[in-house]
Amino acid sequence: MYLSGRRRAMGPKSPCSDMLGRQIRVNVVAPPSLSAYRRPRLVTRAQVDKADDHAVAVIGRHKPTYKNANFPTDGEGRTYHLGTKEGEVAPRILSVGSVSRALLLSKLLDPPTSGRPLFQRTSSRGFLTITGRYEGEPVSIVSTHMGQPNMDFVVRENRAIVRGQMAIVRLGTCGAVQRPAKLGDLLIAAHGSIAIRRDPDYWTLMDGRESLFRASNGASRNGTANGTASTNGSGGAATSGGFTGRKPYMTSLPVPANSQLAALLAAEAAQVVGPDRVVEGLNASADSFYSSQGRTGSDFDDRNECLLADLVAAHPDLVSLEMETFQLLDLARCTKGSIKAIGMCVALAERYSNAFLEYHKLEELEISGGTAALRALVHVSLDGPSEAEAETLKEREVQYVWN
Ligand code: R1P
Ligand code: URA
Repeated sequence: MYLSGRRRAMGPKSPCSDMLGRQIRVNVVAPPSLSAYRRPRLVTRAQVDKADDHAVAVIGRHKPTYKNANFPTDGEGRTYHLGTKEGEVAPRILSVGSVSRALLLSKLLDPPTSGRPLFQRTSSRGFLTITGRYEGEPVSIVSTHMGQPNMDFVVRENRAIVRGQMAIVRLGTCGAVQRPAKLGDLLIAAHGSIAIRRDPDYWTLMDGRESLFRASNGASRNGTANGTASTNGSGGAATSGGFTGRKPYMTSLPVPANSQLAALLAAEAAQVVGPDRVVEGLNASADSFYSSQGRTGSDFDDRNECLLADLVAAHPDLVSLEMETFQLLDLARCTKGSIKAIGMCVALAERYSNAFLEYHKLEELEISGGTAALRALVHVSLDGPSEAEAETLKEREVQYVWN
């Protein structure tokens, strides 16, 4: 993460200690010509902090002391994974997958009037939070990374440090499942989201029973490592759970999006990119990019060849396939109205044609989507903190980074 090249790869000759006297171990990642030096080195905390590039993984680091195993926060009230505290995150949040998207979209925020740079904090887990104002309204942009567990951190830890009602819009990338959704379109989960999960028990229970099933049905297995014909995907015996009583992939019922936010976002997106580039429908969040999104290959026995066709048959309004929106909408629903949420994604892959967006086009689409998302966020109505909460905040003298 921090060190590279001959100068740093050689490092100090003997183990060193950090300021608290603890040893810090780093793995040096040297270029091939320096492979002789590719051994773990011990350097000081000061050296690590001064280093300006990203070639070495730091294994030992300072960690604050956390209290409360149920919901850990440090002495300053910072959350365990996102590392932010009250006053650093606005009630209106734009959640994006990557750090680079968060940085790109932070350029859309109002220039800070205080003369100070925009508030930015990267947690030890790599979550980046940027807070400022958009059209005068406080907003935060949070890089959420990938998958439903990361969205869980983002929603729960931000909910814990923000008072009053919140709005969260996810701007991601996704696969377009069927027409009219096409490459580069903005796909809005206005009909909510379902979840798709691979069920490992299917494979566990299938072990040994498949051959028994085939023998008793006179069927033969004739395919690739992924299986074909009656053994594959969610077709045939797999769909009906013929060997095991289970299916390889489970799909949930839909969870709704916030209708006010959905309407605002659709209107803003249509204004930014034109109505023919905006598609509203149902989203599906999968627990992986590959098997649970119906991507096939011969290295794994995934039984997913029919997954996309089955999904579309069961949900004719399905437009997008990604990995986080379901968790956002599910948690928002479970706050009983304290979070309004919606997801929108740039269609990066056409699953029906197998086309993938040329990457150089993505940035412009992220800016368009980000503009629409920020506009929707600042226009949605939110209830402020209750009187009792407002009183407590005053007493605790919370400092807001956007003031
Ligand atoms: C997979 O490549 C990632 O891209 C999509 C998926 O949901 C997953 O996180 O969204 P982001 O571009 O927001 O990360
Ligand atoms: N992100 C996903 O999760 N799936 C895709 O197909 C493209 C982006």
